[in-house]
Amino acid sequence: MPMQMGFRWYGQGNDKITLADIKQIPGVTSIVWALHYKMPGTVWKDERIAAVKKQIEDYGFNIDVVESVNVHDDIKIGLPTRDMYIENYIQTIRNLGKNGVKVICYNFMPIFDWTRTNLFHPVGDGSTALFYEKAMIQDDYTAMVNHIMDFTERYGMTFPGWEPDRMAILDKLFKDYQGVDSEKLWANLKYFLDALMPVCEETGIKMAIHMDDPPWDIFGLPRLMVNKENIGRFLKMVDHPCNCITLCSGSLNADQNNNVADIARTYCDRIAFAHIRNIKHFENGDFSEASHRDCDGETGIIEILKALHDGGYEGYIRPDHGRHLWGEGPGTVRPGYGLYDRALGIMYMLGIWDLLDRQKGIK
Ligand code: CS2
Ligand code: MN
Repeated sequence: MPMQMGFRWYGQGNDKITLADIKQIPGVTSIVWALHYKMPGTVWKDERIAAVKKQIEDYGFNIDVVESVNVHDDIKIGLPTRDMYIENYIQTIRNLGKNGVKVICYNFMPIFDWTRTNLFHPVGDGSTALFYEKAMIQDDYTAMVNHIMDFTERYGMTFPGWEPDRMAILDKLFKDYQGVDSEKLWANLKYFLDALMPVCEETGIKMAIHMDDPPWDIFGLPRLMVNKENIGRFLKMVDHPCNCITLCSGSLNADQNNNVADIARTYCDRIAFAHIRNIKHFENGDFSEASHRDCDGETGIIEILKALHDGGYEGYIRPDHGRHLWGEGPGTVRPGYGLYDRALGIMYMLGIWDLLDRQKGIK
């Protein structure tokens, strides 16, 4: 199987971008999808999955990759109720497997998913992008949460991992996570995956953990998927071909000590899915998301693709976030998920990939 190019789509009525729009981007085979209205811990029903499958397949795309089947906090905290939520997760895997899904992208970050301080920061060429201002992410999470939740409320959207019901009980969640240090979190992750591997084997589904974004502890909460060493520990801890990673170049390279190409080369056979995104760093520790073009950031997009190609990569790739271009802005676009820059990113990546194929005599 050759590498397959994907595009994240938030679903009918939940995304202004249509499948017909995506169809016009060359080379896309896979819609990266989810039932975004599902709260973590609930079962995704067969009929609901089948309905989305039909919409997507009608356009000639496959539904091989699902992102995000979010993990309930009780599993991450290790509460007794986790077994019930794990059972639900297993049922969801069975239902997804029945419909032909091959990869599930999830994360194991306590409380918060990706963390940014500005959703529409000027890049300098008239476009805007997601931005991380280091000074704003210190002891108090209120300012950051308010910025993001005000935005989602104003424009009537929700972000995966930022469910309003969970954000409303943040103080309680922080209390529940007290005592969950990084070793406890590792143990809870192992418990979760050990329970899932038999059903993964049965359905052929690969669990592909997303990298933590940014890759360091925030607000006193531990983060695990942060560097090469920890990825190695993760893959060894549950040493099963269905226990894989989602290599997210932008998440990892938020820490400039991470050489993403080297990580891709080392673990290529356990990468089921890759998010490719470029990061521009500033001296004070702030960073901005950038175009996919290698020289527009420091992430090393060409070397990462080359590492995957050399490793005979047969998984899925999608452009991760893009900048907002040509009239895309608050109210018209999901932050990071506009149409244009992600389409440009795909063309850039496929240009590199096609050339690498040709150099190896692959048609
Ligand atoms: C995504 C993540 O938008 C993004 O940054 O890469 O939100 C990703 O979907 C989740 O972490 C996966 O569970
Ligand atoms: Mn990502």
